[in-house]
Amino acid sequence: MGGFEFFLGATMGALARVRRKLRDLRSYANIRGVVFFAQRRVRQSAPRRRIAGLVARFLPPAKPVDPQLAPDVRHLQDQGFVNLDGLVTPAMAEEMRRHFEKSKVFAPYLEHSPVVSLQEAAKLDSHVLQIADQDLITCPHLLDIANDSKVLSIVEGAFGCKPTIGLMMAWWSVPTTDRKARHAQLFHRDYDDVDFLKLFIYLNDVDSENGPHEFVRSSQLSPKLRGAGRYSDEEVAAAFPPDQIVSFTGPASSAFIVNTTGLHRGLNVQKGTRLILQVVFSMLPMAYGPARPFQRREFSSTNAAIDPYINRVYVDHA
Ligand SMILES: O=C(O)CCC(=O)C(=O)O
Repeated sequence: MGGFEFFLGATMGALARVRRKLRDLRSYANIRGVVFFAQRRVRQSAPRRRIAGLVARFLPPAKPVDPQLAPDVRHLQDQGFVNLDGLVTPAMAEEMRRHFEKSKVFAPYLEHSPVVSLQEAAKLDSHVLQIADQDLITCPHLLDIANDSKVLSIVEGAFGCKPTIGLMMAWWSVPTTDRKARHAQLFHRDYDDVDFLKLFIYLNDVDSENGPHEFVRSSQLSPKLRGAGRYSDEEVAAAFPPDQIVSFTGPASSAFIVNTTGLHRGLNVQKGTRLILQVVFSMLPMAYGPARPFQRREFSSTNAAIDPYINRVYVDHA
C-alpha cells in the first residue's frame, strides 16, 4: 500500500471513530447521562458512600431490614457479595433457559450487530450474545425475581433507601475463536450510578471452564486499582492475595448479589457456554436502562403487586 492510501485509510478510520464517539455521546445527552458521567469521576469508596448517603436522604425511605437478613446485608457491605440460596429453583432456571434458547440475540460490542437466532449467532464470533429486550421481558419469572422481597430487603438495607430496578439483562457467554479475554472478561470496576448492586443468576451449570463470575473479596472498599479501565491478572495479583479472589461456580439457579464497584470479571469461556441473568438495582434511573418503560402485560409474570416506584424504569403503571 502506498503512503497516500495509508494516510487516507488512517484518516477515514479516525473519522469513523470520532463519528462513533459522537453518536455514543448523543445517547447520554439527558439527565441520566449527566448523572452517570458526574458520579463516575468519584472513584474512592469513602466519598462515593458519602454522596450515596446524601442522595438516599432525598429518595423514598427503606423499610426496616428483616432481622433475619441483617447478616446478609453486613456480608454484602464487608465482603462485597452475598449468596442467595433458594431465590430461584432449578425448575425455574430450566424454564428460563428454555425461553432464552428460543430468544433472539445480538453482539453488544459489535457496531450495528444484527439481531439473530442463537443458532445463527456463531457467525458473529462474539464472546457475549445478549438477549434482545423484547425477549428478556417475556422471560418467565423475571419480574417476580427482580421484586423478590428478600432481595429488595437486602438491597434497601445496603442503600438506606428504596432502590430502582435500573437495568435487566441476560446473555450467553460463549468461546470466541481465539478464546482470549476481552472487555468485562478482564478485571474492572463498574461506576454505573451513585450506588448500585448487581443480582446475578446462573441459568445453566457454571464451572471453572464456562465463565464463572469472579470477584476480589472486599475490593469495593480498597483504595487500590480504582481506575475505570481494565486490569491484568498480574496487576490484580500484585495488589491482592490470591485467596481474596472468589470464583462463583455452581449449578443452574445459583444466585448472588455483588457490589461491582469492587474488582470483578466474567472469566473467558474455554468450553461450553454460560447463560446468566442480571438485575441491577440502582439509586437513580441508570444511563444504560431502557429509554421508555414497557407495559405490565408485556412481562411474563404473576399478577403479584409490585412497587410502582421501584419498577418505574421498566414497568409503565399509567
Ligand atoms: O460476565 C460476568 O460475570 C461479568 C459481568 C460484569 O462485568 C458486569 O456485569 O459488570
